[in-house]
Amino acid sequence: MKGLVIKCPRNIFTVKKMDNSDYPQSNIFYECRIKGKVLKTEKRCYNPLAPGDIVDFEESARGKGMILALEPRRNLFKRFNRKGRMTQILAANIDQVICVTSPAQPPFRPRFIDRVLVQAEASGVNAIIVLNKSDCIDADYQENGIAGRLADYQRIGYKLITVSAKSGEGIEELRSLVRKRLSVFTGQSGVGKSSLINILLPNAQRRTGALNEKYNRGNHITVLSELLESGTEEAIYIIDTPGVRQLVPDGFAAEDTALYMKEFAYPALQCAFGLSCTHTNEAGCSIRDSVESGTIHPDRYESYRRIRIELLDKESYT
Ligand SMILES: Nc1nc2c(ncn2[C@@H]2O[C@H](COP(=O)(O)OP(=O)(O)O)[C@@H](O)[C@H]2O)c(=O)[nH]1
Ligand SMILES: [Mg+2]
Ligand SMILES: [Zn+2]
Repeated sequence: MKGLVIKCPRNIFTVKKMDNSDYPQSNIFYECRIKGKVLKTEKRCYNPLAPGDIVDFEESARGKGMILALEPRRNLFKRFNRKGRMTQILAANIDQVICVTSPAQPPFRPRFIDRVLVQAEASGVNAIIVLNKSDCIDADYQENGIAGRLADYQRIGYKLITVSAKSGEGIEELRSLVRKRLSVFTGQSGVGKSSLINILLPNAQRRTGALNEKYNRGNHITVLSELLESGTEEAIYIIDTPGVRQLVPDGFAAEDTALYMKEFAYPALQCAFGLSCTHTNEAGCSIRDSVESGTIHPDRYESYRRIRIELLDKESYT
C-alpha cells in the first residue's frame, strides 16, 4: 500500500493510507515501523522520515504496519539541529513555506525570517511571509523600522500578507494561498502558527500557548512536525513545525549562502572574485557594492554574514 507520513514520534510513524481517489482521501491510519534497514537515509540525520514523505508499507497487524520503501522526494525542508549536531528533516514534498511572523509579542525578528527564506530557497520552494497579529500593530511598527523591513522583502520578490488570527483580517487571502497545496508553517514560537492553523483547519485543534510559557526553556507546545489536513475539497495540507529559537540552515555549503538569498544571487554571479568570493572583505566585491548602492539591505547583508559564519562553524565539526 501507499501511504503519507503524518508524524514521527520516536520513530513510530503515523501513516495515512493513500488511495487513487481525489480529495477527500481515506481516513485510515497505521502506526508503522521501518522494516529492517531498507531506507537509505542521510548520514547523521535525526529522523529518517518526515511528515509529507510517501512510503510503501504493508499491514502487519490491525492498525499496525511495516514501512518497506520511501518514494523519491521532490524536496526536503530541513534545519540543522545544533544540540544533536545533525540534520533534522522538518517536512518533505512541500509546495511552499509559510513564514509566520508578528509585529510584537514576540518581537519582530527579521533575522529569523532571513534564515527561513534561505532554507526555502535551498529547498527550491517558494516562501510567503505572513505577518500575523495585525491587531498588535502600533506606533513601533513604523518607528522601529518593521514596516521598512517588510517592504524590503516585497521589493526583493517575496509575497507578504498581513493577517490576524484574532480579528480575522486577511484569513481569506491566506486560505486562498494554502488551498490545494502542502504548506509548511514555520516561524518563532508564539507568532501564532497554531492559532492560524486552527482557523484554517477547524478539525485540527492544535494546542496554542500563552505567551509567557513560550519563553521558558523546553516548554514548547509543538514539539514535532505534524501534517494536518482539511479533509475537504479545499485540500489544505499544512505541516506545523516545532518552535525553535534559532533555525540553523542545512543542506548547502557556507560558500553558497549568497546563491540562496534572492537579491544576492545576481551580484554574486557577477562578482569579480567569482564564486570563491566570500563577499566579506574583498575590495570591489559586487555584493558589497550592492550594499553600498542600496540594492541589498544592510540588514540582509548582516544576516548573510551570520549565516555564513554559522555554516563555516558547522562545517568545522561535521
Ligand atoms: N493578539 C493576537 N494574539 C494572537 C494572534 N494569534 C495568536 N495569538 C496568541 O499568541 C499566542 C501564541 O500563539 P500560538 O498559535 O500558540 O503560536 P505558535 O507558537 O506560533 O504556534 C497565543 O496566546 C495566541 O492566543 C493574533 O492574531 N493576535
Ligand atoms: Mg504552535
Ligand atoms: Zn564578492
